[in-house]
Amino acid sequence: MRRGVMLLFLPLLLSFGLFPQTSEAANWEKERMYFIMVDRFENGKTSNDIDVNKDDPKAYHGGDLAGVTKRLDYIKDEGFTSIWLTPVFKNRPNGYHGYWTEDYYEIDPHFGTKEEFKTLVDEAHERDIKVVLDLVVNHLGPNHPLVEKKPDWFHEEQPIMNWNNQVEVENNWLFDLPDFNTENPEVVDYLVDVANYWVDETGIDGYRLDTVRHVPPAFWKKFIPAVKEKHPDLFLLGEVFDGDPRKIATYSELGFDSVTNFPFYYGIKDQFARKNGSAEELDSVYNRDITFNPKAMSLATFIDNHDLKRFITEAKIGGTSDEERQLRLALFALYAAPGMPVVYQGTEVAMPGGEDPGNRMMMEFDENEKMQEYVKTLNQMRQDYPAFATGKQRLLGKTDHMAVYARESKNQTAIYAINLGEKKTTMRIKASEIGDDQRLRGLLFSDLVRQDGDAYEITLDGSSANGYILEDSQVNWWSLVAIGSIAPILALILLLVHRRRVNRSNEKQ
Ligand SMILES: [Ca+2]
Ligand SMILES: [Ca+2]
Repeated sequence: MRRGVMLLFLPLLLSFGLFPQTSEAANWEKERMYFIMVDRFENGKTSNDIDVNKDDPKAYHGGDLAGVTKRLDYIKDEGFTSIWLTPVFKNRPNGYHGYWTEDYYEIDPHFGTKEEFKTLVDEAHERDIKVVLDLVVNHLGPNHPLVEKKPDWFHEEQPIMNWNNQVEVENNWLFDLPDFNTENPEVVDYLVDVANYWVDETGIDGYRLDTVRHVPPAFWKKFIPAVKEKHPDLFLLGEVFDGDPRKIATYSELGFDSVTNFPFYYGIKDQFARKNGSAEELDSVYNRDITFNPKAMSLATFIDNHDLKRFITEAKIGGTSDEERQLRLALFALYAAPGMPVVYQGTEVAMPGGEDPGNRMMMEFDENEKMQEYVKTLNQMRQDYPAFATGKQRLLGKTDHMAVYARESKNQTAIYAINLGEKKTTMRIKASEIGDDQRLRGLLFSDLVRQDGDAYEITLDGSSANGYILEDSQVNWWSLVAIGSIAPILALILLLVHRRRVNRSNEKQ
């Protein structure tokens, strides 16, 4: 009987899209990542608050691994599928950010213990959240004693003076940080062991590799295969702090699963953190990625992070009339465009902040319900309609300030429209672009666009955006018929089940 019920309802459930679409292989562009600066997120335990001074922006503020674990439900509820944590290894003094490694094999006591880290990973996995850990292989923390003990493990101490000289960028010291001589095979083996150790020990799902462009490509050509040999599914995200998409593409080729898309960041900031951004410029941002990088879809996209001014502050500098509205618009672009969206803690509550340390203030939870709901909706949009994650992007039309794109995957076409201008705008998309007898169903706010002659007419208020799913307009009638049939079918089934139970209990008696 139960099987019969399922079979009866199956076409109905499928037509309503109640089953998640899992036809495409699992891959990282489907992830929606939340970036956490451990010391500045949540203080889960005060017993590890060593040298905490909240009045000093360069001191420890008390955040820890127990705090992250405590907030996993919040992260899940917002709709994220993975987290990236700033480094948690034992640091040199004042390394609250985690990037000044002292000991790769110990957890920093401010952040907790190995056990607490394992608990975090286990608890995250229970909620289907993947954990990506920040790892620095370019340098150690300042004044590290290893420099004297093993001088051939480090490049000669000289600061980077000419940032356009790649040899200097790779081999000189970043500020006063001891720079690993990765030409030495012992160093390569050491760093590969570190990477494998934490995966074996805790079951983390990947690494976000810091300062990738400061390490010679020859190192990555050894490191990536060596780590993947033991952990083929491990996700490796390289941070390449560079605005040139051609440069980003050269690192994609080295074998990273994903690379940070700084060109996308600069493009979005330039067009969204001001009034009346240009659709032409926005389109050229997308085009450059696709032209130069065959792996453009896998790049990690973002609108701010701990090394950049927060978006709200950029929008203020850009002279916009409503910074939060611009933030929502930029977040929409982040989720609708190709790439793996990464959201920095606090962006979902519209935290302001200038350059470091202004962009690293303690996380303020529950400060902006409207923004949190908006981010949740965007995460849901990508979850429910995978074409936004995996579909090929195609421009359907643009005016001065408004652009409309299709994201086309094998089984689904999603469409999105962004109006960067302050005026309400209507655009007509030719039916020849997306086919006749279709309809566009609005996802962020209800808007049903039907064919009008030889086009579909999309209207957006000033500084607003919407995502749509393309549907056969015929489906609607069948759905209505189906909805009308649910009640009598359900009643019939319940009646049959009831009768069967009555019969069975009669038989037993
Ligand atoms: Ca603490
Ligand atoms: Ca280096």
